[in-house]
Amino acid sequence: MSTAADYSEKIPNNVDLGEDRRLQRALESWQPNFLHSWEAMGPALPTHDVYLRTAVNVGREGWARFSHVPMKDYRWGIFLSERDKSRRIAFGTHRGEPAWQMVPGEYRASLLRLIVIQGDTEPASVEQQRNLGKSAPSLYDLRNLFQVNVEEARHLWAMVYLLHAHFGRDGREEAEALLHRNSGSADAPRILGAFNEETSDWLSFFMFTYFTDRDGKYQLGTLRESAFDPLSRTCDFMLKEEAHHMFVGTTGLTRVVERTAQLMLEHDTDAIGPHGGISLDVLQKYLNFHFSVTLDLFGGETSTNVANYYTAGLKGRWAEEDRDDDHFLMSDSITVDAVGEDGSIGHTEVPALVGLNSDLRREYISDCQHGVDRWNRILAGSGIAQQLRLPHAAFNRRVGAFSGIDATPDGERLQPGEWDRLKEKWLPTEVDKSHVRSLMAPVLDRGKVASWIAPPRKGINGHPIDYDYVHLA
Ligand code: BYC
Repeated sequence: MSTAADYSEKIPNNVDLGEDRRLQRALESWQPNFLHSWEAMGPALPTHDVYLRTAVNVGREGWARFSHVPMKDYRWGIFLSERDKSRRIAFGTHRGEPAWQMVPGEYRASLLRLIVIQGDTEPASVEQQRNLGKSAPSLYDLRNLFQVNVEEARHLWAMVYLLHAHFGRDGREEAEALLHRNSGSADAPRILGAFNEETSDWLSFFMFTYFTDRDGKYQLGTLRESAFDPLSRTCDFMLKEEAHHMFVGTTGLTRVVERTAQLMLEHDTDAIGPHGGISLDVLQKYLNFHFSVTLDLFGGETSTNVANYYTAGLKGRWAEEDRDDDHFLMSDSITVDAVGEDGSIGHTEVPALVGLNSDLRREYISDCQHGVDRWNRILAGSGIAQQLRLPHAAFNRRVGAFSGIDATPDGERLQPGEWDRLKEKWLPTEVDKSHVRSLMAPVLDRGKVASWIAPPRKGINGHPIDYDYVHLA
């Protein structure tokens, strides 16, 4: 296998698809359904072409090329990172054995489930972001949105390849179902909660790419450790593309904070809404919402599912091989969040294996904190005393230990009835949302940027900020 993608094929790939006619035919018959779904559920804003990055090689250097392409002609392909023939399983009961090239029968159902859940999130995010193009703050941002969208769709291809190549008829049916479910649909919603929330404005988009794409990074990081080598190699390459999505979130929110700080100083007030900005308290409410909804994506604080995945070698820990322990975890323990018998918010010690969702969530939260620190440095540097912060893990939860209770962003338990009275202080209200939406007039002239957000520091791939990143139709 070469690392370079073969673009002469109908489906670009580096998996020698042409050598397996049956698989190739199966994927070629899924392709028109995918394209139909992209037309129906992908970006709604009509464009001629967009300056996009396309993966061309999975090697260390020069893995992507940039060019203006009509989005419907984007070459969605199948790319796995290069195979390491000596790779061995790093954890669980199969530790030390060669990584699997085929799915072992006993783990088929579990692997299928993990791949379907991962695959389901990818088109979901494209659906959630479908209408954002119409209110883009600049051509630069519009291009980044579309880049994220085409790559999430490619990540769907990545999972569909695994389904078709390794799970027979079940896999083909699941691949169809991935196109059938829809974000927010009453009859066939997406599997995980956060992927049924609409991304109705660009502040939400930047929050989503900061917080929810980062869950993607961590979940993909655990699947990259998988004993099932094709899944591991697929996720490894997806993570390369994923980095840009988080860059979009981090820099997007940094630019919002910068602009907010400027307006606060200029008008000498916290209430910058009437001056065309997003106030810090509204930013905090959006942050509270997106962070808490994304914590739900980690599953319960304790989970026998995750213990079984780990023991079987299907899903590892973040940076598994850097961990200094036995990689079996049979006799280890971990402290996890819990509601005590007296109803108080606290912690409990559980066997490490069942606490692995908490382990991953902890890595994720500390990563999230970096951005918050960066935004707080901007505020402090402008002489602004207020700070942004991540809410407590008990705040606004639907999954896990805290799903049955109400808590403040500080992690204090609320009495029954208090939540309804107080939630408007902590989560975006209709008034907040409509104010944010009212700022979202599209700015689509070259080099111009909406006034609620600071301009980007630099353009894409060495181009200036006023480059013609998107040609509108
Ligand atoms: N919503 O044992 P538990 C991304 C279910 S994002 C609805 O605690 P487990 C991306 C759970 O399925 C990354 N249901 O859960 C980002 C289970 O059901 P069953 C996506 C939920 O299995 C941005 C039951 O509750 N990838 O890539 O330990 C843009 C008990 O739960 C939820 C993955 O998530 C929920 N939030 O952990 C684009 C990786 N949470 O078995 C893309 C694959 C739990 O009783 N998935 N449930 O029927 C997994 O690793 C795990 O399935 C989960 C859940 C982490 C999701």
